[in-house]
This record gives sequence, structure tokens and C-alpha cells, in this order.
Amino acid sequence: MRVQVAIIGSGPAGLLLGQLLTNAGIDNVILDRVGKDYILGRVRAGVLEDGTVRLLDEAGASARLHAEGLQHGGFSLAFDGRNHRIDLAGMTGKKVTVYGQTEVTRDLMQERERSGAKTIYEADNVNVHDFGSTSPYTTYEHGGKTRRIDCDFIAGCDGFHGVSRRSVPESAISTYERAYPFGWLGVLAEVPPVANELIYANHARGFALCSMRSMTRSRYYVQCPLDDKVEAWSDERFWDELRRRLPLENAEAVTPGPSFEKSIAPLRSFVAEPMRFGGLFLAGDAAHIVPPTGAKGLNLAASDVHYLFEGLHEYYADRSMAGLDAYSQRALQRVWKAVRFSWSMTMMMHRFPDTGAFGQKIQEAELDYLVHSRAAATALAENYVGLPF
Ligand code: FAS
Ligand code: PHB
Repeated sequence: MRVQVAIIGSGPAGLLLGQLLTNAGIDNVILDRVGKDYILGRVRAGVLEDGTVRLLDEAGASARLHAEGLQHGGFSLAFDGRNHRIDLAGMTGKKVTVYGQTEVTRDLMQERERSGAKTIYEADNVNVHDFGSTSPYTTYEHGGKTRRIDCDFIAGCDGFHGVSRRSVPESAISTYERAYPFGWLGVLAEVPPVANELIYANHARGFALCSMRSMTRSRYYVQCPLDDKVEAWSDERFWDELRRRLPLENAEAVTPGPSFEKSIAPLRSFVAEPMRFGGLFLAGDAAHIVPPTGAKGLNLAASDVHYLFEGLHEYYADRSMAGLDAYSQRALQRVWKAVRFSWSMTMMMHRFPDTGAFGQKIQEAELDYLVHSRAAATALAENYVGLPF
């Protein structure tokens, strides 16, 4: 098989890139090592920046998002027993859309199927070859046979544990990493959310986040030890711990119920530089990871795809490499600002082993300054709604 662009990974980055390319008449194929249902079974992000929504509009995969997504003009920071609203819309003129990554992925998969573009699921042992040449290709095993796809370019959209970044010689890549000494225990339950907007809570017992997927489906997180086990968390224990970390008005408003998804995710900050190696381009989690405290992971994948699609579109329209040559530098400029924001939110909201009583007071002083300074709150708001791209 030969295509113009081979995409590895059928997550948000691969699917969004694939749809933009298909709509522009640039033929592409997506390879994923797992099946559709497995991908749709992963519960991840929940907040979309307006830039991400615009890209989904461009991809023709946003009808359900506009019909079912929740527009949020603000969120609350809870600390020292009180809530403080950050007025995103009032300070930036922008809102965010609450709509689960699972649904974004489902919508992109459906649009891809409608457009007839090819995705090969359960492609085993995917490898990338000769990406330093003008004739890169990928190989994979499917149906007991090894197959080859020749292409002009390879988009490595295969996430943090994918094959693409691992295929780059160590001498050609620099990585920057910060692992956090805790995880997030996440729960999905078919119960109404505790409030109409998200609540990020700083508490001496640890961080908590009240989010949602709709007004009948809640998504909650509590910070937990890195070596904690989901089995150690009954629903009752979870609801009790969540209430302890929220201001009384919220704790009393929590509607408990049976969880239908419960998982623990580790937190890390990670960036690989550069994001381009000849004909191989990394996008999304394949190139960077952020702690979800800033709701940036999925949205960074979208801005990478924006820059990469622009470069590819320009190449096939004018045979100019300018956009592709600029991809890594353009993407990384935005990536690092989002990595900084996600890191700063994580440092401000979580209990670290060495936080102690003094550290707790410093965090509360930082939060108190933030919510009472229009300048500081505006800076937070413009990072949260998403820096322009
Ligand atoms: P993905 O990881 O989504 O997709 C990569 C795809 O590549 C997968 O389908 C995988 O099967 C495939 N793949 C991997 N290796 C392969 C190989 N060798 N061959 C072929 N295919 C291969 N972000 C937020 O903004 N908010 C959140 O709350 C949030 N929570 C998260 C919780 C968890 C547990 C995780 C892991 C991430 C979370 N994220 C969150 C970040 C997440 O949403 C990512 O940013 C987003 O999935 C990035 O999309 P992709 O880059 O497409 O990578
Ligand atoms: C979510 O709804 O899953 C979510 C929302 C905001 C975050 C992280 C996760 O910062």
C-alpha cells in the first residue's frame, strides 16, 4: 500500500489529523495496535479549549459536541473552606466546553468511517523505517502477515508509550521530565454533579476535582498515593474522602452513587525535543505529557495537529517544506507554555511529601492572592482557556 501520510495512533491526535488530511484530499491511513472498543473504553480528558472546538468544526466532527457539550464561563478554586470563582468569560471573552475525550474520539471515528478513510485496528508490531530518507515506510503485522505501507511522511500520534518516539536514536532527541509523587484516583458515576462548573480543591488532605460529563454524569478525582490501589477504594470511602476535601457547601451537595469507572493515573510532565525527525513527526502524547491539573493534554494534541496539518497542507499545495520545517519549533513554543501552566497548577493545588504546615500556608496565600488580584486571575484564566494558536 502507498499513501501520502501514514498515521500511527487512533487517539484524538491521529484521528483529528487524519480527518483534516482526508477533508483536504491528502490520502492517509491510521494504524492502531488495539481495537476501536478498547480506545473508546479509555476515560480521559473532559475540557476542550475553543481552539480545539474550532479544529473539530474544521474536521466536520463537532455536531454532537455543539448539541451536548456544556459551555463553561468559569470554574472555582476551593481552599481554606471557601469557593472562589474564576470568571473565564469575563476576563478572556472565552469559554471552555465540557465534553469527554471519549465522545470526541467517537465523533472523529464516525466521521472517518463516513468519509471512507482507512483505519487498520489491531495492527501488531508497528514499526517505522527510513524516516531520515525521502522514502519512509511503516510495517506491521495483521492477519498473520507482515505488511508494508510506503508514504511521504509518518505522523507519530501513538501516545507516550508508542513506537514512534522510541524509534528515534537517543543521540537525536532530548527529553525533559518531572514525575509527581502522587496519582489521581478518578471516578465516573451517573449522578448529578455537585455544581454547575468545575471545582479544583486544595486541601491539607490532598487535591480534589469535581468535574462532569453532563448534568447527570459526574467525573470526580482525589489525589492519592502513587502506590495506591483502586481495590482499596470502595465507593463509600471515595465519597467520604471527596466530601472531606471540599468546602462544606459543596460537601453537603455531593450526590453519591455507584461508580461505573474507577482508575488511578500517575502524573508526570514530559517533553521530547525536537518533534520532527526527517519524515517522522511526533504529535500529542507521543511528544509530551502534562499533569491533568490544567486540562491541557488533549488540547495540546489538537494544537500540534493544527501546526502539522498546516505544514502538510502547504507541502501538498505548493511543494513548500516551510511549514514542516517550522513545525517542531512552532509546536514546542506552545507546548512549553502549557507544560509550565500545568506544572504551576499542580504545584499550587496538591499536597507534596514536604508541603507541611508552612507549605500549606504558602499555597493558601498564593491562592488568596490569585483570587483577589484581577491581574493574577486574568493570567490564570488566559492559560486555562488556552493560549492562541
Ligand atoms: P493517545 O494516547 O490518546 O492515543 C495514542 C494511540 O496510539 C492509542 O490509541 C494507542 O493504542 C496507539 N498506540 C500506542 N502505541 C502504538 C503502537 N506501537 N502501534 C500502534 N498504535 C499504538 N488530558 C486532559 O486534558 N485532561 C485529563 O483529565 C486527562 N486525563 C488523562 C488520564 C489518563 C489516565 C491519561 C493516560 C491521559 C489523560 N489526559 C488528560 C491526557 C490525554 O487526554 C491525552 O492528552 C490524549 O489522549 C492525547 O491524545 P493522543 O496524543 O492521541 O494519544
Ligand atoms: C475531567 O473532566 O476529566 C477533567 C477536567 C479538568 C481537568 C482534568 C480532568 O483539569
